[in-house]
Amino acid sequence: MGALMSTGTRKVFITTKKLVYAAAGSGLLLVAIFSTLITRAETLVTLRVYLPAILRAVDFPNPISNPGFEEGYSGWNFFSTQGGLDIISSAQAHSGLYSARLGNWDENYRRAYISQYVDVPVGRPWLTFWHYVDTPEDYCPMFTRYDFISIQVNLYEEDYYSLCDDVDHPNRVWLKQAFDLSAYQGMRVYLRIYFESDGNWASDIYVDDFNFEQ
Ligand SMILES: [Ca+2]
Ligand SMILES: [Ca+2]
Repeated sequence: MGALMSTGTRKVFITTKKLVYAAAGSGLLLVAIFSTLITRAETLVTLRVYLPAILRAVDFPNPISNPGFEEGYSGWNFFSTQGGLDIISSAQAHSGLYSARLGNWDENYRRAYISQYVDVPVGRPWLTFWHYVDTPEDYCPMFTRYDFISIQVNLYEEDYYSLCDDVDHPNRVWLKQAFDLSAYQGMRVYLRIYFESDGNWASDIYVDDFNFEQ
């Protein structure tokens, strides 16, 4: 039985039928008279509504190690043009105290990445994470990359997005990102989140709370 969702009471009418007979006799003649007695009574019953068991919330394990960077660099490979040890940061965090800072507004021509091997779950192939962008780039024509994030699987770029400060890309707020990796369901892959900036107007970006979702 599933989870109890609600209870309540309701008046219902109960109808019962009962077979009765009466006998009447007169001399040698005995007549049996059969009849159906119908009674109707009002009663109060308790209603219980249950969710089907398959709809109950289930906490799936997160296949990504140290998804919120609360254990520092554990579980991740990391690289940056500043030596890599500038990535884990407490300057911003979507959860906990830490996030991974891939961009840096002090550094043009920056390259940085975090990566790890991960088993892409069957039925939950959407890679999700949260980002916090702070960039002076405010002109981002489509297909042009000044400063950008690249989502890579087995060193192949699955998707990318440019960092931009405009009405469609609000800055200095945590926003959830999602990428369809359904082609890799059930496979162990090398996942890499890569950042690159060009020669001026350096961008800052923090990422946190990686997971796979349905
Ligand atoms: Ca965190
Ligand atoms: Ca730039």
